[in-house]
Amino acid sequence: MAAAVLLGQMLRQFLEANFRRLSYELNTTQANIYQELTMLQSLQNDVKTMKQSLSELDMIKEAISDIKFIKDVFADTQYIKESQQVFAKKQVDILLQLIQLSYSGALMIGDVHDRVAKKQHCLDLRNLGKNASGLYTIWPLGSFKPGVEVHCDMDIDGGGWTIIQRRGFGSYGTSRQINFNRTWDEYVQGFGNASLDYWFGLENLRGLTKQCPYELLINMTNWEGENRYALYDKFHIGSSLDLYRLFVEAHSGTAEFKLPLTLKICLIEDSFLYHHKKQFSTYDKDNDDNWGEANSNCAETYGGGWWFGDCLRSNLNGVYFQNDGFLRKDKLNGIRWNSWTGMKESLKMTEMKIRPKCGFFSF
Ligand SMILES: [Ca+2]
Repeated sequence: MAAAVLLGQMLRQFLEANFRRLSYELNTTQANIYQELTMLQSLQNDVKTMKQSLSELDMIKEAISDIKFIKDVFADTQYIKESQQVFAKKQVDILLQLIQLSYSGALMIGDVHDRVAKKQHCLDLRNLGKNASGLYTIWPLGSFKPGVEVHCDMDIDGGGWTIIQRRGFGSYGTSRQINFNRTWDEYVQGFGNASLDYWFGLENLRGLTKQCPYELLINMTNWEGENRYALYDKFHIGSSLDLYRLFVEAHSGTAEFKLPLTLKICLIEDSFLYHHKKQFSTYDKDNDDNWGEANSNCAETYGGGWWFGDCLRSNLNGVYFQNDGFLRKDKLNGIRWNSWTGMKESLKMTEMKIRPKCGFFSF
């Protein structure tokens, strides 16, 4: 009995001990479970937070994308603005150009109007009723100047002659004397004083004679007061590219030799026809036919500017010599017309004058 009681007690103690241990373990396990649950909840919260963060990240990505888009749009806008500015500037430039063109056009129209109103040569003026020889202003085509002052001969053969060269009217031996030893550029543009002596200018000559057929009349006076003339029914000069080449034909007049070859035929020697098809030369531009080993500059040797060949039979732009007795008859570089006064006698006065044969107003 006692053993049974003892056994019972022992069993009871054992069970109580195990129960306590199990209870403790159970409590511990519960605590652990609770802790794990807490951690799980925390993790769930973290995941939730992360999900939210991820969602926010997507939003940020979208926002960045939007910002990039806006930036691009802004850049495009800037480009458009700049393009608009460039376009506007071009519009202003074009407008300015149009204004300038209009202004130039107005000037051209004004220029043409002036030329129509003021006429190109003395025949235009003669046809308008100007019948007194003297000074006039004309507007040759392509002139270097807005208007060119010339002497018009309104007397000979009905008038209308534009004088392109004049010698012997100046005050020689004074400061008003016109020097004809001039440069190429001066002969191209013209020089002198229209009320005294002058050269009309090669470019003015070209501007007139390229428009219609012209005739040329040369009047000459020697120191004995005798007058002669040479007339050419065809006269014009070439362009600057052709160095203002002379074209002169169909001569008549009183300043030439008539050399009898037979009883019926005479050879007429004219001093200017020799220069037909010669180019113009000056002391600073040698275009003459004297070249090769013995090359000399005829203009430098004989003075003035002229259509020298090899070298000359006339030179109305030679050096002017005053009435000094015999000496003026011994000048190779004087104002020469070989077929009348020979090789050495310088003339007293000369006039070269031209008139169009087209018979209508210029322009
Ligand atoms: Ca030469």
